[in-house]
Amino acid sequence: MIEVAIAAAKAAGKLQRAAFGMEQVVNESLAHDIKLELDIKSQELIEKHILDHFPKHAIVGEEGVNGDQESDYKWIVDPIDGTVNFSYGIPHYCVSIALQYKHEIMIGVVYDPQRDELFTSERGKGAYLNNVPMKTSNRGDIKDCILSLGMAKTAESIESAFTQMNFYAHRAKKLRNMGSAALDLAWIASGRLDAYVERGVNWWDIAAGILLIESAGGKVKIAPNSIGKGFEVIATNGSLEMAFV
Ligand code: LIP
Repeated sequence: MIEVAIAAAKAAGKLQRAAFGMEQVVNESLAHDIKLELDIKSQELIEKHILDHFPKHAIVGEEGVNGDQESDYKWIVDPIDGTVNFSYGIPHYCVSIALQYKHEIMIGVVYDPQRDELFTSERGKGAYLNNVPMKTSNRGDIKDCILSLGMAKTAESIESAFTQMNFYAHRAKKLRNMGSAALDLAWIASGRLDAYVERGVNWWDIAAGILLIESAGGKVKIAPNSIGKGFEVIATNGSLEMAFV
């Protein structure tokens, strides 16, 4: 199953790399979000890869559902995480694919087509960057840490992000706002970042990244978003303690 997830992610990544920097068909342009035709094309390609091998499985993606929704095997797909970055020619976006069996994430794959970086994990079998074992950093003192704070798409989530930024900017080494939750989580798992905080993300933004972090020694706290739809997430390297302020 992980080979199918990797092949699907790389196929969608190849399509996106070829389209990167080109004029895109914009299906929807919202206050703080953009929906591209390429999001849909990429998800269709991923669905074909998965359902050709597992026709009885379910697909739950940002661009819709497919397959047998009664199946215990659910593939959680974000075809382009960081679509706004992509559409502005900012080379920081990825493909995120997770396999959930009943309620447990068994496989996590995040592929960054621009850097050709493949982050993978199978539950209980560690986490890898381009097939090399990866581990979270062991920075436990916030003054040595780089935190990524997401802003999501609503006025409430943006206000919440500013509250977190105002608090943590004075305490952390540095803050970042990168625009891709899945890459933020993968970068914590690989030790580049130390924590990520956001209110208002969707399950497909974070499912694969959660397993990468847990398999690499980190911790993820998820709860229903207290100020709107989706989830609120605090992900750390496992040494740093953090909370919403
Ligand atoms: C994005 C997330 C990011 C969040 C954006 C958006 P998308 O996902 O990765 O963390 O701040 O609002 O939700 O829409 O590019 O798949």
